[in-house]
Amino acid sequence: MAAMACGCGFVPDGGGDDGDSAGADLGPLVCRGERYDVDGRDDTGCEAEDLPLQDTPESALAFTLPDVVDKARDNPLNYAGYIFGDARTHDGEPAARPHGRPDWYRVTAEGIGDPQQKMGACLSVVSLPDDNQWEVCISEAGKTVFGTNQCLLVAGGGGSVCVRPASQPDVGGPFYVRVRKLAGSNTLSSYALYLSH
Ligand SMILES: [Ca+2]
Ligand SMILES: [Ca+2]
Repeated sequence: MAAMACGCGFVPDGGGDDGDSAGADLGPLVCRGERYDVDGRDDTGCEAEDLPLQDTPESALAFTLPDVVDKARDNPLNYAGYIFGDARTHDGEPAARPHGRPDWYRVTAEGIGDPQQKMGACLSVVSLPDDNQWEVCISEAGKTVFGTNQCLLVAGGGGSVCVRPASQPDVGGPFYVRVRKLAGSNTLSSYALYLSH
């Protein structure tokens, strides 16, 4: 029976139902651009997009903290940011982004601001899963590298941590702030970045 010449090239043993005919083949999902498959489900595709792209000092999101003490005028400034990650392959580099891309900020502090406050960046991941590990760093004015004491870790579900520039004066800038996710499960929840001076 298997001797029947069919144009199909190979015949699997054990019968005719080899899957070729069984509906759509779901190939491995590849996420395009800055999209992520945060929920791990094929049927929703790469459902989340992480924009703006701010993963280098050059592409950092820029904030200016004005010389006032007034939340309504952005000193202090509260910002909700996102870092998505997934287990998929991405069409751009890097192809694997289990913890997404880092978020960079360029912060200019005008004048003295709040005389009671030093320039600082605080990261809170209280709404993120307990298995999460995050990091926040701040540079000295004008630098895009971080000294050994300029980065702190914080765990999901916990409190927040604050980092400050290593040297004084702490006005002007720009100060570079980097937020990274280092470990843990992925969700659509935001982190909170608090900037003040
Ligand atoms: Ca999905
Ligand atoms: Ca982001």
